[in-house]
Amino acid sequence: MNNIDFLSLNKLILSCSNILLTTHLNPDGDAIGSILGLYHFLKLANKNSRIVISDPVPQNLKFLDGASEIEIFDDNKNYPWFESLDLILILDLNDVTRLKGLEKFILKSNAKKVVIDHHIEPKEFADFYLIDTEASSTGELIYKIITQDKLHKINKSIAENLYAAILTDSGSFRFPRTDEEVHLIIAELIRNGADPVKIYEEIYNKNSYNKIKLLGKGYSNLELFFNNIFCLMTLKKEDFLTTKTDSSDLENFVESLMAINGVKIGVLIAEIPDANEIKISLRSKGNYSVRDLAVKFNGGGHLNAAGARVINESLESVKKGLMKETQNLFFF
Ligand SMILES: [Mn+2]
Repeated sequence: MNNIDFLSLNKLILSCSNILLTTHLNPDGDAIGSILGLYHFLKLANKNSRIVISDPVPQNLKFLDGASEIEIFDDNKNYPWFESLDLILILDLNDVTRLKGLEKFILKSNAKKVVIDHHIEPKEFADFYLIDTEASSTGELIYKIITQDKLHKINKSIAENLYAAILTDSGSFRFPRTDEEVHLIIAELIRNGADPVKIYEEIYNKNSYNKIKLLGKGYSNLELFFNNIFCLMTLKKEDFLTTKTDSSDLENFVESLMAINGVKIGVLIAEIPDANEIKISLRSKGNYSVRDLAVKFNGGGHLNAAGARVINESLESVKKGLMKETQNLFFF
């Protein structure tokens, strides 16, 4: 694996002209914020750059400056300009399958491919890797790439986007990797125009009434297992139907389980409407590796935050499997 440092990557970026930015399926705040932060830097540097991703921008991130310029990949469309790319920057993912439909286009492109990420166990597919698994977020890495270069200063658009990236991926500055350096970066972003009150309000306080009703259904179904360390929230198709919600409304549900006294592992299993799919979302505290649990269901993620999707299986059988794997991994 070919590693690249912040300064070399900054130089590589400034030496290229046609740049594609992309990130993972179901993009989160770090994916969108870091990609837009970098995009505004490329604009400052007069680069010809475009953002193409595989899934839509979540509603609560659409306020971010540049979000409306993000293109959603469409398999039926032609992308002739892909041919002229000289650099592809792949953010917040290290496994090419997380690019979904974009995967084959990116793999066959002659452009240099660089992965910028903070997840563990990267898979080899790119030319260069800038990976720091100790970083709070990809947004933090983008900040360090941009600030290598004294010519292009962080402007308000960059600051706001990187602030959103770090805010969301650090769980509002409370996850373990929120260190002194993260706060120093945040201070710089605020100094350069990021508005903490506005950004928090836009991202977290715009829940729909229906979403909160769905959360209520989830709360009324909560169960505790394994000496009350493990909390399970279950949502059925009918819960979505009666509240007129969909899987995009599940954002932050599983996180809320971690606020329960004594709970070390929080799990959400949801029967996705209009799909034969069960979504599993996992969170934990300390050394309970929910990533190991997600892998048992062909998913992945971090030590304390992971997920998986199971196709063509009933909610009951997924729940049973989950209990068995949890028992084997943590409570044997
Ligand atoms: Mn991230």
